[in-house]
Amino acid sequence: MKIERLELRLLKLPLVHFFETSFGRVDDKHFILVRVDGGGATGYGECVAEQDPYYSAETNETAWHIIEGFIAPRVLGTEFAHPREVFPALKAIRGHNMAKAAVEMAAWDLFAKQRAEPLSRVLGGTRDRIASGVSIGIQRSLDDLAANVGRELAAGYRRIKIKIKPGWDLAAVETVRARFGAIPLMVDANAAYSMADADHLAKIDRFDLMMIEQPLDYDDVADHASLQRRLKTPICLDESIKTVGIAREAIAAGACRIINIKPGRVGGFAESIRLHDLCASHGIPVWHGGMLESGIGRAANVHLSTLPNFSLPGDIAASKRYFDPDLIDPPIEVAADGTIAVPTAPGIGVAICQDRIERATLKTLDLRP
Ligand code: OSB
Ligand code: MG
Repeated sequence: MKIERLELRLLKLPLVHFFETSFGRVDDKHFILVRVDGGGATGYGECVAEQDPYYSAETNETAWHIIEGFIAPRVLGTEFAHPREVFPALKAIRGHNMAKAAVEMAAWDLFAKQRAEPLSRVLGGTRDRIASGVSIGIQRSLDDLAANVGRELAAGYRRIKIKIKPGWDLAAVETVRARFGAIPLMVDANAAYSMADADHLAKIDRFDLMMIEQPLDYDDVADHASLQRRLKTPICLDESIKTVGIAREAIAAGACRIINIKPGRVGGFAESIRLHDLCASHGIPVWHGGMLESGIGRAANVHLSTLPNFSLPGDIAASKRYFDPDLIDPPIEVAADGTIAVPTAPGIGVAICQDRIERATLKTLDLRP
């Protein structure tokens, strides 16, 4: 497989509803779309960097800079026998996993399309439907939160995650438990607490949650291990798991009992598979995270979620919760039983609407060997 052309686009798509986490609110999604062409086929990769360095250190600007100046020159015109060779070929570049992942995932899509196989098969997936959960942002009021949870349960979602932060935590969970009972429920703090809040966080144990995601700092492992010793509720790490090596340390330290996999955070599909396998070998279940992706990145996530240790519903929900219209047609849909069908056409297996991409484009860059 040879990448003969690499195109970068910066896109802006309005979100159907604002999305608020402990680190802020977004109304529009700004992201880089990578397109690679080779051997008469085309692959796509969606970069999950955001405008601000609040979830991770990367931003759209840093990803653009790193892809243009350092990643593209290493992949353009290079003969790869398999897309798993792409991440190692970028070893000289420290960090910047989201930039690397966007190109690497485009290479996997290109490879699968050249072989006319669905991406799930090339990745080693084993299922034809995946279980879907939702991530509900911080709301204006507890009534708004309850209305949101009610709507998503009625839509069939198999797990509800609510975002928490200091001042929007115990009462939010209490409201949901009081209104909806023993539903599959979890919380995500996006690193909003410190060990000084350990007594407060321990009060969450009485709500019998599936897990608490990333309560402490984004680059912390040791304090999560201390906190896990004080909590009955399983800790799931998201932000902290930036590499497979850190995951190994976190598991050894007892810092988490569950891990959220986002390919963008760890450098792409090959590293995600290594992380998935590492977790499986330690009895750590994983689920697929989300970064408010368009249908292009969302479809890629659906394919990765077909691997066997993705045993918990992830943050991959229907397109219509985010974009109307999405960049793909038909959009990603969730059936009444809370599952998503894995596309069976080659590669990511979704039909891309080029006119919608053109309309959302803020800038473009065309790169050749
Ligand atoms: O922490 O999982 C997170 C969105 C942006 C940044 C971080 C996170 C999220 C989500 C959204 O929770 C999940 C989704 O795509 O619905
Ligand atoms: Mg998270």
